[in-house]
Amino acid sequence: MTVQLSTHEKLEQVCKAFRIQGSLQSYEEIKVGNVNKTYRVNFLQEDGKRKSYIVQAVNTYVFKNPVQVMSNIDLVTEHIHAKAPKKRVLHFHHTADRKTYLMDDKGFWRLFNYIPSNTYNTTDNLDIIRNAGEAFGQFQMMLSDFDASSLYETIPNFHNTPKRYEQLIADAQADPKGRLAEARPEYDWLLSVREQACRLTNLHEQGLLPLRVTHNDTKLNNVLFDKASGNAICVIDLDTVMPGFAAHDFGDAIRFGASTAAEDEKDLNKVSCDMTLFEAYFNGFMEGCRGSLTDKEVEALPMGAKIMTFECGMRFLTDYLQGDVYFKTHREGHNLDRCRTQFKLVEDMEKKWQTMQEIVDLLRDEHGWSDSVSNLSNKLQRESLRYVEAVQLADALGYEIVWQKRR
Ligand code: GN1
Ligand code: MG
Repeated sequence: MTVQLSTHEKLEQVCKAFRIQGSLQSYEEIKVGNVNKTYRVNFLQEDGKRKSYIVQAVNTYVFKNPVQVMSNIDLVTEHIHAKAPKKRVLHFHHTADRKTYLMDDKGFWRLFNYIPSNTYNTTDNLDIIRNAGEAFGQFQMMLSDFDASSLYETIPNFHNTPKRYEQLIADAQADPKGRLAEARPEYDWLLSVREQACRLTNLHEQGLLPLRVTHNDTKLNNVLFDKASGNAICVIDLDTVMPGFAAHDFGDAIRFGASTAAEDEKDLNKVSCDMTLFEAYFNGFMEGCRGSLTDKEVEALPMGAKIMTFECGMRFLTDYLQGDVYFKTHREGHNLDRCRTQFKLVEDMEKKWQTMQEIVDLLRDEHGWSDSVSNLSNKLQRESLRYVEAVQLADALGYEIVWQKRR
């Protein structure tokens, strides 16, 4: 006979396996993510002090091989720690047999330190958005010398837009829940923009966009902020760290953070892409990347915003047609609402397309230069080398520029 444990008892059992000292006083579910289940557990230690931890039940429908997810997280965290020992990272606790997870018949569990901080779902605070951009830019920059082949592809074809189209079409044809009729306008529209939605994948196939190690879930609520200063402490949720494009990480952050409404807002009149937030995030991201992006990558950033919004909408639509098996839903038609919000956002981005590009064009040169050969040769070709860059270039070659009066 199996005994049905209450959530409190289950959490107690998990914490014990991770050798947490003291007694579990209370817990609360943190209802932020769309896939994993997250709890904050509050302990009273024997010395009378209180200490909190985060316990997560990883969604094994989404992450078919969660052990590989943990392996990726360990490698990436170690790499960042070796480069920047002072940078705070999530610290995963170990079980008695030195594993960072516990696998049992109830699922796949992990436990990490709780960092007192602020998180945001939406904000109009430009500093917060800028700091989020810097944190994700820095994350990518720190992984620019990371050996991507050591990472598992935890969700195959995660950003493979053409493959996602194939899946959507197959689901629409099967229509297992009889929901296509209701989602017909969204489905038809998505088919009509197929070429555009696959553009980043195509640029990569033509050799124009490099693969990097990217975070792949750069929502604003995946950054912890210091309560006093508003500076980013660290980025969290490394479950989907995998090879990807810089534009994916930039784009997903804009989709979520520069939107004036929540991801599942039903009132579409509230949904738009705020250009001031876009600019603030762009500045932070470029600062964090420290010139590590090629010209082509920078140019593709606005495209990333649009494509990630298409893609996310398509994923919500696919899940709606499949019967809400992937994303957590909290109401009838939740996934369809989310899909509509994304498509409204794309529509608004289209209206502001020129502004988005102008922001990138006007501000890109303010973010230093990259000494990468391709970037430099691009600049020489465009005849857009700035004086300060010429001085730096001369210096790197062992020369100095001397101003001498013409005789
Ligand atoms: C999921 O669960 P959460 O919020 O970390 C999803 C992301 C989506 C996001 C949309 C593994 O992220 O890819 O962009 O929802 N994560 C996975 O809110 O699919
Ligand atoms: Mg996530």
